[in-house]
Formats: sequence, C-alpha cells, structure tokens
Amino acid sequence: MTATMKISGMHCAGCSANLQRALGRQKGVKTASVDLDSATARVEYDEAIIDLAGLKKAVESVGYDVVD
Ligand SMILES: [Cu+2]
Repeated sequence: MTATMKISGMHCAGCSANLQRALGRQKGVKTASVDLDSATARVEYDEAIIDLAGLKKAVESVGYDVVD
C-alpha cells in the first residue's frame, strides 16, 4: 500500500529529513520519502501492520501535521 500525505509544519531540509527518519522507523513502513518543496510524504507500508492513523501519529510525534 502506498499513501501520499500532505504535511504542514516543515520549514527546512532538517525537518524533512527528521520526518523521513521518523516514518521510516515505524514498524510496517517499507519506504518513506519526504519532499520539502511539495510538503508531501510518500510512504509505502504494510497495511496489516500499520494504517493511515498510525502514520499520522508518527508524523505528529515529531511535531508536524497531516493536512486532510
Ligand atoms: Cu526545519
């Protein structure tokens, strides 16, 4: 499963790297790629292990928000 989330709160490359790392270390996440310019996070994940709510929680845990 692949999800693209719109992220708010990122200001620099440090933010996007931080978020990418946080998403990448979630159980069930295969790949995470965060793009600062478009403010998006593209995540490939195993939906049997983690769902969108879990991904959102991971984003929030490092201080950013998912824009619905
Ligand atoms: Cu930053």
